[in-house]
Amino acid sequence: MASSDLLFEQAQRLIPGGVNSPVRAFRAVGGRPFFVQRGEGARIWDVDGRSYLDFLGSWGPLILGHAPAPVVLGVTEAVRRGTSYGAPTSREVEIAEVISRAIPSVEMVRLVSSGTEAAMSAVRLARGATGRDTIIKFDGCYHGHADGLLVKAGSGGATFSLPDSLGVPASLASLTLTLPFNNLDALRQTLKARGSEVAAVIVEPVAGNMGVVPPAPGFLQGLRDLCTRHGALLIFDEVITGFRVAYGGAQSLYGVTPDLTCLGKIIGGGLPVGAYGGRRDLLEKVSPLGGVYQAGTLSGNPLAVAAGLATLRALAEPTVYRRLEALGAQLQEGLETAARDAGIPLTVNRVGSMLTLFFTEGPVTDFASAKRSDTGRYAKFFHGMLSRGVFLAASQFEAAFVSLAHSEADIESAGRAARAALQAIR
Ligand code: KE4
Repeated sequence: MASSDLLFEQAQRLIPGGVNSPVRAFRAVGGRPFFVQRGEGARIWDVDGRSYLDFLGSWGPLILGHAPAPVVLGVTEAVRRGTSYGAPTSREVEIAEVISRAIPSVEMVRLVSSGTEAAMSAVRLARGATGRDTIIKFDGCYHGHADGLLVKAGSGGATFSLPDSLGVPASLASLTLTLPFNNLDALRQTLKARGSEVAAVIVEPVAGNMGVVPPAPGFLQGLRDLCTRHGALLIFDEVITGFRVAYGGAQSLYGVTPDLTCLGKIIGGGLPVGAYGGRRDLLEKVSPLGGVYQAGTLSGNPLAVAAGLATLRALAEPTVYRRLEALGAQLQEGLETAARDAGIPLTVNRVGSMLTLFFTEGPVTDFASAKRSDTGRYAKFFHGMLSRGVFLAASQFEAAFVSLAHSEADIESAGRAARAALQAIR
């Protein structure tokens, strides 16, 4: 039995589904996950010695690729001085400065240990700052697994949301409204009827969790204007897009300023870091300054901050995002050409180095249109690519990522694998 299979057997006896995060179990694409031996640059190796070009990048953090030298050096140096202190360090000030300079709307920032904590805390802060309880999110957007955000659209428009997980009380879910992404009218109507109770609107400014869905022209500015008009706060969940689509995140790319921003993934360089930040008058309401409580034993962990700082420093180089854009465009072009030649309907949505190929005619502009994709065909394509040495996201409704460690030749090779995999599933 291959050692991945053996490990998976063992893992399933001790860990739910054999994985420490559900999407890793390959349930959406079938088959069994491989177990990783190591990663280096654009490649990842499994315990059976097979290697893959990695376009998952750990779901977003690895914009420099695996084990980049500056991160290895930074973490190695830090770990020799200890792993955690439960007391402030200069590096936390440094990374706060880097984030605030890169994203000017983040006048103050609090580090946490995951994107879930960042979004959960930003929502609590919005409620504490406005004295209102209702939150608005968008169908298909994911903001981590805090109870109030694990909800799905209720029946018919802007009625209360329903729990999207066992264990989420209906009473909590009912404090969240779920609207269609890229639909300003739905938001306008909802705020007109109930704006006075809405604490915040939270959005992935470029959606990544229904697959990549860019904001329609004017959508983000519309959110900004409507939130301002109704006294609701605008929260950009930039856990994926922060330092991904631009050094200043989606808010700099689209020129729209939120009141609060959630960050994660890239700012930890692959180690556990999340953050929430924004207007100074709001962050000054966070404990110990104000009455909104939030805390964390490992928040600002020195190893994680060392990895994050090394990553953000490497991204400050001005040519970085032009290169990521060029590599992303090359991959998109290769996929679209291969699909056209195979006569397979495919829509590729891309912003910079994050993209999704949807097996549908398209356009894919929200969750409803994303769900028209042929997920069975995606599953076949995923395995066709895996067997040809290319690792994509194990779900149609996730993003693929290109890193600075990918070369043009790697992208070319992924294009050839896609051509063969698509021909095989015509
Ligand atoms: P974490 O708690 O997983 O660090 O972050 C939650 C989160 C918040 N906001 C956005 C926009 C996110 O995409 C995420 C997490 N993303 C998923 C997949 N897209 C992480 C992968 C997983 O759940 O294993």
